[in-house]
Amino acid sequence: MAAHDATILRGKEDPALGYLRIATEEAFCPPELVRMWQEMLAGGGDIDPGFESLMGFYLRSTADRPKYIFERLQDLGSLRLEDMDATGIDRQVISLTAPGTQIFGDAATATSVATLANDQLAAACRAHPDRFSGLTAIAPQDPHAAAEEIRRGHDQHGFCGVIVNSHTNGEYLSDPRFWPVFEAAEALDTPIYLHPNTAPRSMIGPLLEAGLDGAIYGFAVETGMHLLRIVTSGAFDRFPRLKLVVGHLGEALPFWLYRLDYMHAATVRAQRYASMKPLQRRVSDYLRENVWYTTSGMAWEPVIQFCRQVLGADRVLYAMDYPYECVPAEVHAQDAMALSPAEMKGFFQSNAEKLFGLPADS
Ligand code: 1DF
Ligand code: MN
Repeated sequence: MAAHDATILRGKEDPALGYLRIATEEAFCPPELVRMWQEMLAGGGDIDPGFESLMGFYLRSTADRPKYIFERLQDLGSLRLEDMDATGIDRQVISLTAPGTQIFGDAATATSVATLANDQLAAACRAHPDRFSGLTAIAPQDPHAAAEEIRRGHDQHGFCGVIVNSHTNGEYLSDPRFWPVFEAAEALDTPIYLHPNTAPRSMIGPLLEAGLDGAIYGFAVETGMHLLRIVTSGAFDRFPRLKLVVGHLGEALPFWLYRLDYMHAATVRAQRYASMKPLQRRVSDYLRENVWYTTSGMAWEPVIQFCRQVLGADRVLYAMDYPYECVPAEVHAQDAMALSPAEMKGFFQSNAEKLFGLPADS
């Protein structure tokens, strides 16, 4: 975790490094939202079991790790910058932590939380334009208001993408009811980061029973399935220039590319499901052409190299997953990968600059 034992120089401070480190899945949480979550948890009632497991733990535990994380989630100033300085991070692309607005049943409440989070994040980005970039938080509960907030985040706040913390009360972006969100993002050519959440009530049972519902594995099961539902829904045929970003090296989907193509084609041919329609391209084509992948805590060279090989070197980007993961050894491990200087610069810096439209080399 933390550990400021040995400071890692940033690319800006160490030109010999040859690249800036841009971290692309970095979380924050407004204090006001922390209090709303605390009230939900204290209020009893029919609380979502994934939320109870995740935020019930983080907000009630007195152990060091949850306290460390929640202090940093709520900081958009000196604490965050000190950690970035210590771990060699030149720039964070910051987004509202899961489940963000998406735990609220009331769409107006969720929408007001998105606005509040975006205004706070925008102020921090304006205060530290060389260190912070931001993604627009939305409340998918009201898809048209969410589309409007995407436009406001892009035009007025200068945000470089959109964050969606996976399902919204058990509903997925594969449902055309949410497609005003895709339409707005495609029109602005701004990427949507599909970030994990705990699985909804309908699928969390066996994960929760075994303690596997969180970042250890359940997040990947839920978010990988969500991305796959978006692909098989035909959303990318309707919005062919839509860009999605997914963390944790694709939530295991890159490993499945061959079998997804084989089984999808076979299933469509047999007309087994009304819900599985023919697509214009192969499943793997969408995953190669419409989706980008960040490492976020998957700091393991064999799988990073595998993803570069099967998806394309320009689709794989560095992310730290601050403050949930802030491990200097992970930065060192990724600095030490067997890549050329130009490839390293792509991985840590220029792939992110290009995807998010960040100012180059700043
Ligand atoms: C955790 C991990 C929590 C990730 C997160 O947001 C999160 C965790 C609530 O370790 O509990 O974004 N993550 O992306 O791995
Ligand atoms: Mn994360």
